[in-house]
Amino acid sequence: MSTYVIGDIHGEYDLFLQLLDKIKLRDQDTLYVMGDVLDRGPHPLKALLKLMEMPNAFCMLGNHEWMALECLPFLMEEITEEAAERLGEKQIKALASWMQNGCGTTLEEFRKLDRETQEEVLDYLKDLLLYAEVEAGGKRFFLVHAGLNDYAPQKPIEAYSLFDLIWKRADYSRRIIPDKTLVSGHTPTQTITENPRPGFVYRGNGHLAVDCGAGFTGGRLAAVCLESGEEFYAEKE
Ligand SMILES: [Mn+2]
Repeated sequence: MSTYVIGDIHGEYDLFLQLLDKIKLRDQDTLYVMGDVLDRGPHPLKALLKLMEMPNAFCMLGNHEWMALECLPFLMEEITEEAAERLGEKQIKALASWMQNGCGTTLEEFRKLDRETQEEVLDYLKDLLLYAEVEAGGKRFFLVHAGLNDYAPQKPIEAYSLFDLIWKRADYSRRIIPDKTLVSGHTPTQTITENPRPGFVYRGNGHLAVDCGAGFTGGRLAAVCLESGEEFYAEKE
């Protein structure tokens, strides 16, 4: 029984399949996806639909899924006169922000789905995990898309803001949780100054950062086995 974490897929469906092939995921294994399955790369919905049919895969909420959840419901409405009037400033801002963050491929694939599948996708997105606490190989891990910089031992998880959990970059220069490794995506390891191996998994100061920039030029998709620490990579040829 093994536990794997996998970094931000960002529409790179082919890399995702390649990586699944490499880790040889078995039914009794568990896979945690660190969020940001959507946007940027060519096939975000294909990747999401694949995850939806994997009973042993659990996905964190990333800021890109959050943006999709803010926009898809009103984009699905028929543009009647009333709907257009209801399209308020808040929604226009949300859409502008999502567009800046590469929603094009997500929208393109989403609108080709039948209504029932669209609803299933929305339900799945609404149920994504904000965080996960995992024990593997005698070690304890806390998984969250972005970070938990304001961690305090007595603070209940509900007291952290959504911004903290899915937007604010983790502080990789220090240990955040004394007795757990903080597993994060969101910040490409190419940009972590402490990382001696930019573009590969970063471990240090109690962190395990697994977003290796799939969807960006020169990036790759990474997975780590939490029990053994073994790293797996998929990249474009
Ligand atoms: Mn992110």
